[in-house]
Amino acid sequence: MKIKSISAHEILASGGYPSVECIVELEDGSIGIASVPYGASAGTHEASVLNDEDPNRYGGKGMLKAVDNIKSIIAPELLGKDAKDQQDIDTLMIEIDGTEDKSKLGGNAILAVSLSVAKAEANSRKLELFEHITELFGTNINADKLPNPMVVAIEGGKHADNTTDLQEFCITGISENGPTENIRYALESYHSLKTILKKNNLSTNVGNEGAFAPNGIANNESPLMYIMEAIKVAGYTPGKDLGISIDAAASEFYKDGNYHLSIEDRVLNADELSQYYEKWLSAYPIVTVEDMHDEDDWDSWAKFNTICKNHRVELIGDDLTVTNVKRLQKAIDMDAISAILIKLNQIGTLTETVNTCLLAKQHGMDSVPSHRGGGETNDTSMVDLAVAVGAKFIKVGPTRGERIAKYNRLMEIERQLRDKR
Ligand code: 2PG
Ligand code: MG
Repeated sequence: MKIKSISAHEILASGGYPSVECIVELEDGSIGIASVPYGASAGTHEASVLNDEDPNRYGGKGMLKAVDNIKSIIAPELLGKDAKDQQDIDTLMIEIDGTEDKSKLGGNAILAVSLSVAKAEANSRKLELFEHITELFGTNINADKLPNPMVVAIEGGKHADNTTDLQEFCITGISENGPTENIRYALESYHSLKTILKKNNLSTNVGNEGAFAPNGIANNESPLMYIMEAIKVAGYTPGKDLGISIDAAASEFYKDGNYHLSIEDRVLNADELSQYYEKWLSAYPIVTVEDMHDEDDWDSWAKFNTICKNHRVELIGDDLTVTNVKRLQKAIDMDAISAILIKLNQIGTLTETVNTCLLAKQHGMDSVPSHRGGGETNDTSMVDLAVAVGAKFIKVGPTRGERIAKYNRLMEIERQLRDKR
């Protein structure tokens, strides 16, 4: 169905700063609305987030330029194009932009249009977004194994002050009982974690994503102990019902060739850091680890991937690979990772995102679609993407409306697929 109009405006994202929302209308009146997130600990190699840099509005973080690029540059080129030609539309926007990192139009502008086109066409065809993505790219939905949640339970790093150096400690659903039940198990454990932190005289204030950010926590290993206890207190078995995932976001504490663990007052080189982590891999039911070394410290990644394989732990690339096929290909060539985090806004179009997931799949790697820590919106496209590419996990949560929207969408999809049987 042909595109009739494209409009855009600023909305607010979770951090209280603007983001972009786009509305695409097709000739049959079908509408697609999408908004895009951005990160707090964004990788250096991500697609650009075009901000206004006008100090008089939102401290320079307005997005009116991106909005204007949609209305005055992208829209005139796309009007009359058929929304079923998602790949062509995404390619055209990449060409109009002409830069490697989408800095001319803004990755935020391009992605908002890309997703709105997909949603409008899905609506026109009376398909769910995940069904439309599946048809567009020839992927398969595995209705028996929908993605399970990686629920951020303790956060530090750039997401919260005065707490762990590592950015995220997640409670990860690994039971065979489907996402709705796994979300429940993980959130019940998150609630018991609150009691445990209090018992240990730690604050239960929360960080960017609603995970606990215990002020003055003793060291970077403590969250693992508290989460283990929380899982048990909630009545579940660590390693059977629920596991643990870590995202170190190590680029944030890498400086001058070393890793600075400030709460422990230690400076480690890459090998020492790997040894530091390795103790945890055997002591706790860790399922996945992510960004354990700096985003350009490729050799350390490759060495640590061997260690992870020995412990049957998946090593996920996030800032390393930034949902980019070129960086993923390098990671494959170097055997640097065994799974990849997927964030639509790291690359900036639906087509490139799915292509990255497809390349990962060809090499036996899981794709893990993820929320963003800085400015997340209520858009739930990442969940449909996760279902469409057969992801094993999605990383999102634990609380706050923009995170809960993703759980609710995942549970809705699980119900829909169950009812169809
Ligand atoms: C991450 C994310 C999401 P940010 O590093 O995986 O939790 O954080 O969006 O700040 O990059
Ligand atoms: Mg990360």
